[in-house]
Amino acid sequence: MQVNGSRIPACHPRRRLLVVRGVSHQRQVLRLAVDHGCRHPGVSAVDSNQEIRMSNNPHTSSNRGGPNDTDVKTTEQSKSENLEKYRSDAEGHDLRTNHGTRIADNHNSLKAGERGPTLMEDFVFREKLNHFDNERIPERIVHARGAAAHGYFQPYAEAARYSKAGLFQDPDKKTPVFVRFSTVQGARGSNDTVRDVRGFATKFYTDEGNWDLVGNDMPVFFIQDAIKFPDFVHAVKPEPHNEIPQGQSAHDTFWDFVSLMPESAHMVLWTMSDRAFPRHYRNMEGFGVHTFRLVDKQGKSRFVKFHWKPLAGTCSLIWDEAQKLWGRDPDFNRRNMWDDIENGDFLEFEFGIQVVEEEDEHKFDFDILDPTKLIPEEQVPVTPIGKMVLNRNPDNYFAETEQVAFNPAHIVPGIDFTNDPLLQGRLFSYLDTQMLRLGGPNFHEIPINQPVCPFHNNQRDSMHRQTINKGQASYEPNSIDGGWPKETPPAAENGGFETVNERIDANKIRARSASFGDHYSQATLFWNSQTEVEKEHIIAAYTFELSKVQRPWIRERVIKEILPNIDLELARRVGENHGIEAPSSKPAPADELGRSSQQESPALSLMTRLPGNIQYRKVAILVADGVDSNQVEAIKSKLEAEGAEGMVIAPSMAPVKAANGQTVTPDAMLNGQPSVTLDSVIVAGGAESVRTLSQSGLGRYYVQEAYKHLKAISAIAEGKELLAAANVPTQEDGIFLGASVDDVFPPFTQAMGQHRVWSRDARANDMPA
Ligand code: HDE
Repeated sequence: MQVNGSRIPACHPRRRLLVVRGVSHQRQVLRLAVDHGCRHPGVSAVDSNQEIRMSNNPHTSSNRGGPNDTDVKTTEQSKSENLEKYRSDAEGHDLRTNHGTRIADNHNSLKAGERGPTLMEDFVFREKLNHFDNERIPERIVHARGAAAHGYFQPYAEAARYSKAGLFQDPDKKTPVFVRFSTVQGARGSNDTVRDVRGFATKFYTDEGNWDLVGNDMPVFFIQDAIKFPDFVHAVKPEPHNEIPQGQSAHDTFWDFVSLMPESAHMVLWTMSDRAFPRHYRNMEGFGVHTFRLVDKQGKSRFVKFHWKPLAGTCSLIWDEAQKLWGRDPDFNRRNMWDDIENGDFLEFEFGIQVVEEEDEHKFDFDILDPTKLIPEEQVPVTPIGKMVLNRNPDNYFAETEQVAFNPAHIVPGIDFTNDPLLQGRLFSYLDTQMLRLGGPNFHEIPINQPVCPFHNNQRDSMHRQTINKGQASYEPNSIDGGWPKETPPAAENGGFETVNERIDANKIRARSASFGDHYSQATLFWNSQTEVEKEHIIAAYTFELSKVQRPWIRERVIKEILPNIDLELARRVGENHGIEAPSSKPAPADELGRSSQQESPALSLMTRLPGNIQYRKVAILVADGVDSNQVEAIKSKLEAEGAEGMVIAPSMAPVKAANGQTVTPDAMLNGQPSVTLDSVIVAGGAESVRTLSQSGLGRYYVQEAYKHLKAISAIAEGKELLAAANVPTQEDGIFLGASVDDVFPPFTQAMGQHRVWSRDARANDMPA
């Protein structure tokens, strides 16, 4: 045995220490692992002779402070424990340079005289500025703006039937996860509530390595082949000559591209729906988009689509509200998630799969490998196989949320890819992008990216390498370092990753399968499945977006060539709003598959999954001096009893003097927490209070805007005078007046459970707010 180049005699104390360490890991099974913890085919137990060799193994977990391979038992806390050794708390520490020297003066640079030039010698100043100057890394080319949370995944008993993956086997086992939600188009500093797709990327830190499910909140995508991704992203991003607009698709290049690429029609329709600005990340569905495979213990593979179903129901903002939030609270989604987690109101999603047996692959009137198609839930129901809870905020945005590196290629045994050409391209792209973004191939050593199981392989060196690999052999097979880490069959039985043995016998060809040819049937299916209100919002969205397109021929192409293929009424209405006549009959289908047999899919409407209750809803309680504080207390406690939160909103942050002499402490003020940031409004009684609010432009605007955004509004006792002063029609649906809190509460909460007062939609724009 050699350590640092010198041969150590068997009796040497250092050697004994190494042997003892080896014995303590007696039954340890070392496996050759790829960076993200999946094992290569082949694993075997260590024979007794190997204990000594193992003790000298440079890659054992004892060197890394992590668990060894046989001890791997992920718990909910595993990732947090793994991160603990990297956490740093300033408390109790002197200010020092990065190299440990104590700093005596952090206010003045070293100068030649009090009024003289700064000296080159000032290493404290230079180090501080130098580090600061290099603080930024390239932001993600897409999905730059994001927010993330830690949590856990717990499978239901059913899960193990479909996949041998460790995280699905034991219903009592909690696998840690880190989930990053994002917008796609905007820069890292853009707005949360823009019209866009939301990324829904989950890193499962399993015993067998990291599995990244890098999905979106919409089940289909704009393009079918990854080779079109740079074109699509260039078209949707801010335009290259002036970098305008930020966070929006309402511009020429986007509509030029999508109107020339009919395969995008289905996904564009989704982005024109209210799904494009979720109320809260907890109210968003998530989708793996591509068809994947799950492989069971017998090695049987099945096709699956992955789904996240929010347990709090689905609901979205509406466009006017979303736009106003850009200015009022650009961090709306991330703030709500952060605050809720801090308050113990965790985000919960059920994990589900749609399963298609291999022999049924061709039984659909679309190709399940085509990522512009979904499998209607009415044809293949979603089977729930687990639940995810997001319950902990990151400690540091940059270290965790910014540096996390997702990659659809990170999978574990029991999960596999399909030949979806978009997925295949992604398997290349994500690793490639991390090289630039995170500065080289060692990004897997960044704490948030490390698997919780040990990983050993012969990859070496490069930028910022953290691991101190011991030993001489960085190759396999070797006979120098005991042959470790090594590959030993049989693979699958011992947790090695094996690709599904799919037979491929084909010509090399650059072509699109004819089975991908129908670009409109599912767009029509989506359109048909929307309620009237949802359809109106989609018409308004196309109208708005195209109004921002400068070139008339692009608008015409959308209205005359794309929309009629989806629905004639949609084309007619959008055309009317642009003074463009849409065709009166549908162009003949250009596809080979013909039209879909299914005409409607209720699961595609947001309305079928409304929350139904008021849990997590935030309600403004409008007050001013002279308010009836008993009402305020009663409202708050009633809301709390149903899991909602009442926020006292006053003209200023000064304590409010109630009519009975008590003091009411405001949570926020009228222009600090405008109605767009909350779900509904209650005007508390008290003559003087209501008079003050009625005389205030902000007070009147508050209820007008809530009315316009279809929110339930209650006014107690004199409260109704504010509605009258603001010209809010009190006979309308969803406006509840009463003498007491008890009078208004039952209908008010029922209306809130429907998220909005939908019947008011047609008249909402009468309100000038
Ligand atoms: Fe991505 N995508 N993508 N994407 N994607 C990235 O990877 C890419 C696609 C998705 O929170 C990038 O690390 C290609 C579909 C999410 O960090 C990049 C193609 C879906 C995130 C990339 C797609 C996604 C990304 C940019 C077409 C839904 C954010 C930074 C073949 C299933 C993950 C990065 C996070 C991020 C490439 C299409 C989801 C450039 C080439 C389809 C949620 O590598």
